[in-house]
Amino acid sequence: MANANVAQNTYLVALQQGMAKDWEIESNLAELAELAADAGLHVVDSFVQKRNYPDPGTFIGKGKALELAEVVEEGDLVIFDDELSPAQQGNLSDLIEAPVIDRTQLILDIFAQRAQSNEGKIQVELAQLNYLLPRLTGRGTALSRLGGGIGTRGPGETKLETDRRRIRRRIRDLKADLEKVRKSRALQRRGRERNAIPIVALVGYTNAGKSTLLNALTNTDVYVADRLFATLDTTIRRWELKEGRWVYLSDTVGFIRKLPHTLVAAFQATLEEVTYADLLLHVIDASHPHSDEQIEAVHKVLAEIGATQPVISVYNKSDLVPHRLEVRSPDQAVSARTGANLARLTEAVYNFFAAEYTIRDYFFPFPELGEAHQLRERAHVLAEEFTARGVVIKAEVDEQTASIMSAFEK
Ligand SMILES: Nc1nc2c(ncn2[C@@H]2O[C@H](COP(=O)(O)OP(=O)(O)OP(=O)(O)O)[C@@H](O)[C@H]2O)c(=O)[nH]1
Ligand SMILES: [Mg+2]
Repeated sequence: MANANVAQNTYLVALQQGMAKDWEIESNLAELAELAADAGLHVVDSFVQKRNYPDPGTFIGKGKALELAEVVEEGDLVIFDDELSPAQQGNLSDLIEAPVIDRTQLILDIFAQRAQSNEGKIQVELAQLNYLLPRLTGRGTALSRLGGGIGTRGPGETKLETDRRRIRRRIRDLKADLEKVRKSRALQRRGRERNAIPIVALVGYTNAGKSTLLNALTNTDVYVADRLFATLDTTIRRWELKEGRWVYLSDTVGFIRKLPHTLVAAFQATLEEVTYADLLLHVIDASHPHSDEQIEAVHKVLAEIGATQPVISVYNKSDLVPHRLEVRSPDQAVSARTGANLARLTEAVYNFFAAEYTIRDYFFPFPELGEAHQLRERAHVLAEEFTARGVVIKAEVDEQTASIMSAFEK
């Protein structure tokens, strides 16, 4: 990998405001530590300050910042769990005399490391530039201080130093590129709509097991890893619910608490796939100690992107917590790894769409056998019988197929 840095010593900082509970802060920090480790950093220690509201100049109190300055050495990195204003970021790095970044920038950086596809790269760069733009104004020092390593990946140093006008132009170009991506996606989508095959989208917190589930259900082999944000792109596969009855199943980028707005905005082309699905499968890591907060975070992002479709909750990794799930989960408890209960999940999805199907009887005279073939492609055939004059087929069809085939109905 390009990132051959020696793991940089890193300190994490969180502000415990108002009603925030201890465990909440702890779980946020644990997740931040995981993100940092995923980015190749070495977390040394973390600091929490209780305050009713953030200091407008330094986010944490100035005294606490000076305390940090005592501990942090040159070349170390400090990461705040909340988004800092450009001024706060500048003041803090001046006070602490080390680069200071926030959760948003760390997540952007991880996305930059992971982005593989052209579309992913465009979206990440767009998010990074939108994040950087306000931070370039007036406060050049805060950025030049960052030096190499984390927080400077992506647009690259030379680009950071160029004026805002060039960045704005780049943003415009990237948006134009993305518009092309969206248009071609819309075209593909229209193709799928013409076939009237329903689309089911996997959504969920990062690392919940969405890609593993896609692989298990559709017998494919997309990338799976025990790391945050293993998937950044949308993959779509055919999933056979029952003989002759297909849906499309799509896998996409996972969500996280405090998902940066710049990312949500930039990843619109990718996330849009979710909003066009007919049904969402919300994959939950049932073994995670904070699965409830993760569920909440997913609901928030779904609301933010305007996804309002019906949802089936899928409690995954049941192999790790078999007993807890029996008690807690009235929904689907499955294991993408062992395959437990996947048949039941498949049936639930089938039943969801079954209401749209009707059973009809058709007759195709021999000269029209081509049409019979088309019906077999589009529908679940229940019975088929050849007669002296042609073929009789009983099939379960969706509305569109019913209307296309109406001429052959008995
Ligand atoms: N024990 C167990 N582990 C699982 C199960 N499903 C997935 N995993 C593991 O959980 C980790 C994350 O799985 P992924 O499928 O990459 O998760 P994802 O939701 O696609 O994650 P992102 O793409 O990062 O959002 C991997 O190490 C998987 O092997 C399961 O049912 N049981
Ligand atoms: Mg994935």
